Amino acid sequence: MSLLGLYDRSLLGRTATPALDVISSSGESLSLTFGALEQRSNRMAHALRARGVQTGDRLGFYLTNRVEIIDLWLACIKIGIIVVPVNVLYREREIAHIVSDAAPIAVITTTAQQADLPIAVTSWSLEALVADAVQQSSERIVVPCAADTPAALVYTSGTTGASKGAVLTHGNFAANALALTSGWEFTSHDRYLAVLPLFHVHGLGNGLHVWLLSGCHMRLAERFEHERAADWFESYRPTVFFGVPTMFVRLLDVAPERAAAIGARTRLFVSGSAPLPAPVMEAFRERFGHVILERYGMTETLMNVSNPYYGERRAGTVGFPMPLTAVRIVSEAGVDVPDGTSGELWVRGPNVCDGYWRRPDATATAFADGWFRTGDVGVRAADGYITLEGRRSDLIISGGFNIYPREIEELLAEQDGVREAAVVGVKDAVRGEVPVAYLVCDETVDLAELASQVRRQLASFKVPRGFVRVEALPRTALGKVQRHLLPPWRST
Ligand code: MLC
Ligand code: AMP
Repeated sequence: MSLLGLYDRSLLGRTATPALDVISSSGESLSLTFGALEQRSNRMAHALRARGVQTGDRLGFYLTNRVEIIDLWLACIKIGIIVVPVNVLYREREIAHIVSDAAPIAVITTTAQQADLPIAVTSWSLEALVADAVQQSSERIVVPCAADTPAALVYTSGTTGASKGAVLTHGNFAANALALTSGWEFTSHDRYLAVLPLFHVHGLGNGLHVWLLSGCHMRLAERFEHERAADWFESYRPTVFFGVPTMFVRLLDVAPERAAAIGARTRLFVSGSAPLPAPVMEAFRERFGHVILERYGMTETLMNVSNPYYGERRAGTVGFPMPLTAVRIVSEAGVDVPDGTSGELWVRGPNVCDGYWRRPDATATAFADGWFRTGDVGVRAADGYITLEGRRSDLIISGGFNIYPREIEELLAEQDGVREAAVVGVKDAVRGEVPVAYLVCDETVDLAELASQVRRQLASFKVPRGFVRVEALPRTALGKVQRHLLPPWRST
């Protein structure tokens, strides 16, 4: 098994075919064929080798979407380097944890962003690396990789607050790519508008891979910009779009006539990474004439469950297990529950990661008899449709980005005058949920200053939208915070 073998259908098989347009936020654009991508990634692989990167080394990417991520990803797959994508919204504290855990040989970022990295991190300027690459040979170099060779460490938080690297192998990405390409009927005639960040598995594992496997055309945007999205749909005329629910909420602002015309040219809209509210799905159907296909995945497992391409896409559900994935719904005791009864979803299949990087303890806890315990709670209807009902952990998902309350609580508790902190997710019409902090603190604490302090140290989406003073945190007899008893918060 070789992931490159799947890509080669496009990279070597369709060299003259237009493959990719890239548009940056500043409006620059670039068009490339699959043959050009093959050559650019060969040059990049030689450039990485010349810098001493060896097969099995880790290499960090701290980059917004741009063509060089694709060159780098392909180069790493070709020579067996393990990619460590880092969310570009992360700040020093969050990056330092990932870097100390994954121990990458270097983190690649733009010259301008090098200052955002912790001083102790070895960073390589992307511009300098690209300048090296253009001097290199375009001849292919390949180190054979097996299905169990790690391709990427993608960091995702556990309930402990500290994020762990899910070891995703060549086989995991290949299985996911094959399941989605066939399940959602991707062909070389498709046009995929890519707006999801390539540092998370939704953009990386799904988008990039269905494109390379099907050999369709992709337009890569630096990021989703809701003011420009309708223009992109009109100028590019995609047949397929993948997004998080927040993007679909934003698209509801497109004027009805424009939306209907966009919908008429598109064959598939897929939503995932967070729950898609049924009213959003209905409003989208009215405006764009499409029933969004909702599916469910995780960093550790890539995609698990999907509504069908043909047949009913049922609002509020995530559909059926992907063809290569087995799903069990089990009780606290690990026993299968009958249809109609809630339980934790356990999954198994070639899409499921090998475990967490250098964390045998966390890996052992996450798996039971070969099944990955997702921590998501759901129920299966008699006709097989699975509905997710919640999570066993306190995870907050905002705009499709994950937030672990514990990480913010720990930072708040470190601040002068703060005695205790609890962070909860509050419903938000656009982002799904937003974090709000409850504090037991001295009167001298300036909440605005506290907010700026948090903003300097954590990714913007983790900064609580509200800071509420309370006398005490409601706790159980065992000392656990009873989040549901905290006073309601309303944005002003
Ligand atoms: C948002 N920002 C980004 C960004 N997304 N910056 C760089 N790259 C991105 N991709 C920043 C903005 O600069 C701004 O920062 C803030 O976030 C909010 O921006 P906005 O324009 O107001 O955004 P909004 O319209 O609310 O939309 C946000 C969003 C974003 C939907 C574009 O949340 C997003 O890209 N979400 C995707 C998350 C994702 O890919 N998740 C998949 C996880 S994998 P500031 O500083 O001004 O506040 C997974 C498994 C699975 O869960 O099942 O898929
Ligand atoms: P991540 O750790 O970023 O991979 O996030 C994975 C989590 O996102 C899952 O465990 C779910 O809780 C959530 N998730 C993904 N897709 C959906 C969906 N369609 N509906 C509800 N939750 C989802």
